[in-house]
Amino acid sequence: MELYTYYRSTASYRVRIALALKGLAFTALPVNLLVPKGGANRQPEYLAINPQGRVPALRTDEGELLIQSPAIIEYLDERYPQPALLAEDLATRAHERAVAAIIGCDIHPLHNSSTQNLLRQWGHDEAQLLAWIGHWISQGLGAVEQLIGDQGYCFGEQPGLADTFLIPQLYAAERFKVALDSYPRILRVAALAAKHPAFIQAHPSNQPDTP
Ligand SMILES: N[C@@H](CCC(=O)N[C@@H](CS)C(=O)NCC(=O)O)C(=O)O
Repeated sequence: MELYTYYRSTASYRVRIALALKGLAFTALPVNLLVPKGGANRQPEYLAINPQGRVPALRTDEGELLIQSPAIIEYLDERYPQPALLAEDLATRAHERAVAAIIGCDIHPLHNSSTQNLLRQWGHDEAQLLAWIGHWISQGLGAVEQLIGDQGYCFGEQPGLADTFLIPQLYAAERFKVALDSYPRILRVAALAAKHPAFIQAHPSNQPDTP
């Protein structure tokens, strides 16, 4: 498999965690999102891979190109079922998907690079951007803190779908200087993931394009 990825893209990081949890080997194909130095994601070569111009994209062993981290992770979980990323219990599965959706739909799109660039174009300064980002991350993580369990990872002793979304979002929170001290459950999950080989392997500091 080949993964179009950028080291500090949280959406790419989610897929890297899922691949690592399942022990799946892949070749990383870095796409530099940095404008003006990079912006390789907006070049015709990459738009032919993902018309949305975003990472990640996964080329499967069968040559199929997949985009959107939730769809890619779901594909991986269906194609390579063990270890499962979703619990057996239907209600727990829905809770895991809810946490993933809070992060993937209601937090991350509000601070991804193209959103930030548009806010800059519209005249907002860096302090306003940080306040905007901090607002949405804090609001979303506050809800996640209420939804996840009291021990282990988000929903049990083994990491799963919700953790593949939460840990990258915490990396972004740190990057944008959002305080996490009022989220003891989230901090417990973060401490566990920090020692887990799959999360370490997927971390932005351990990628081929890490500066
Ligand atoms: N919903 C998409 C989000 C993908 C996304 O926004 N990726 C960001 C990096 S984390 C990106 O490529 N940004 C570049 C841009 O928007 O131009 C997913 O989960 O895959």
